Amino acid sequence: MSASITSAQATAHGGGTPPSVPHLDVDPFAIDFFENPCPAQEALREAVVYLDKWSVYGVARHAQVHAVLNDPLIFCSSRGVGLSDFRKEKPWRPPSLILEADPPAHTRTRAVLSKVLSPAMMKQIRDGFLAAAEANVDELLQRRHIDAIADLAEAYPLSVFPNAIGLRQEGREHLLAYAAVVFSAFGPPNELRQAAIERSAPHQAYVAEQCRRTNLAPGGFGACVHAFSDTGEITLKEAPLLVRSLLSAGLDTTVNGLGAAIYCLARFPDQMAKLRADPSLARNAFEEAVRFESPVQTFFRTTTREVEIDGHAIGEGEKVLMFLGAANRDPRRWDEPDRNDLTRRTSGHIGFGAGVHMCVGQARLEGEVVLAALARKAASIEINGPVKRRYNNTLRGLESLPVTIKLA
Ligand code: 4IA
Repeated sequence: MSASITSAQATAHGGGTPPSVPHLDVDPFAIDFFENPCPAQEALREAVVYLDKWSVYGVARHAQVHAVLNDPLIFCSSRGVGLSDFRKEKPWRPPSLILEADPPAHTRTRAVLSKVLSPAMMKQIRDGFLAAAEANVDELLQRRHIDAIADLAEAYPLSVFPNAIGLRQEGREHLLAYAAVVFSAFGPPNELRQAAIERSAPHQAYVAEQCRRTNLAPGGFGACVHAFSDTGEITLKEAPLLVRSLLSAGLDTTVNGLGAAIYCLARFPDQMAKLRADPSLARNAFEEAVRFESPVQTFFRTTTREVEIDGHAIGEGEKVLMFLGAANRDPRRWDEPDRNDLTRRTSGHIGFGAGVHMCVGQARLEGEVVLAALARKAASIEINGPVKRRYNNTLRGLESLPVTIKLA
């Protein structure tokens, strides 16, 4: 352990190894950061930093974030992927069996969810998802003046995802409210997190109840998870918690991914023109929107031992904040990173994470079918009113995006 440190620094982060890195006075969970993250993200990419406000390390270059994500035993998830260290604080809800687990425990639950969301399952639901996207877009083209968030980015996933899980109709309004709590709860104990958790009881009760086998329609993803408890791959107790992962991670992410994609098309008419000229770009347009906006902005890991990142020593038990959004715009990795270009090679973006925890669902089906429907049916999408941002400690997206959408 290095000794060249002031005692003030030693207490600030719990008395472990002193931060040998620059200290940065930035709060990535503050409203002004959410409003305009790019300048602060540029500063964050200059070096591995220590953020005094929350006593955490920050990594923001693509290569660094990628390295942390690919070393899951040293940068672990089982102590929580939010600021809270599960070894020191009681988690606000029982830990996720997949997100908040490390290999080898993670390997088993991950294998089950991969099978539940396999390409074969996706193929089965594809036609229904496609038809629903076309119907949603057709209806919006009739109305012309719409809110692209409520009427498309939210309405479309809500029209297909809960059915695909096998949820009953009643109570679905809890789903987005629950997810908003989950994603703000990864953040520090600021007003956003505390308020979200304070109001979470009814949403948690709804989710817990719907995760039970008897409440999930046969043939859906939920029932499919439970079926793996019959094979012995998971226990009876684990099955509902794995269904909870689908409900936590599967809706608000696609809402914000779609919101990002539509916001890009509305701001960059040249990209909308390219998409219309070649609707087969729909899938890459969605990927580029996920890179460009990074709906999931940040995640933490916890160090399980002393480790170096880029020559900087980090002690055991430290929280490391990964800036996925900053990495996805790192000029060391991307040409013209601040340009939305739906023909660029998007592979290697880490908007879905990387390594063993990389997103198992990926929203690509929902993203692709909505963008393909817009490509074929819409002539233009124009912003016609005030754009309002939605604030969440982890999710980046809009509250409202009023647009005029014209028929091709
Ligand atoms: C879970 C990272 C995000 C998409 C996510 C959120 C919750 C869970 C998994 C992933 O509850 O397992």
